[in-house]
Amino acid sequence: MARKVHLRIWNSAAFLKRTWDDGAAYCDRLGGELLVIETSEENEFIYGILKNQTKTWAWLGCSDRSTEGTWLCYAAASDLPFENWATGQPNNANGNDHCLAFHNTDGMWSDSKCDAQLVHTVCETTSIQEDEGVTPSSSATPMACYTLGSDGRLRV
Ligand SMILES: [Ca+2]
Ligand SMILES: [Ca+2]
Repeated sequence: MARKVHLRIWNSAAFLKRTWDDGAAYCDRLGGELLVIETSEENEFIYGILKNQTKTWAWLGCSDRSTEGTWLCYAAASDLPFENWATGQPNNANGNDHCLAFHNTDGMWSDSKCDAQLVHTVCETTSIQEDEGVTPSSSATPMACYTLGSDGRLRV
């Protein structure tokens, strides 16, 4: 099924880093959810945007908090549709890495502590809503809009 995505990235100052739960709440306020990447083409597209941001990590919308090693996505707990783990990841470090982080440096993924404070949160919304009460106000503007077709190809 085709999926329409309006991509918004929380690109914070150091004092506004977010935990995974903070990121999920932020996306919810925008009327969306943390981004879930479904194909390698979508991963490359997101990487193309994030690599120009701060060289750090960004939250995506999957976790294995409920059952270790079983990665579920969105609030609806959908199966992980695609994975792009970095070498040696996911490693569930200290038994405590349960949330999905995207490496802006190389487009690969790690499992990370859910209470880690990340600079970026990536949200997808299906519609544009006002970003009331959320700073920075520039985050109200989607950084990209695309449709991911059932064939996994992007139409930007
Ligand atoms: Ca884990
Ligand atoms: Ca890890």
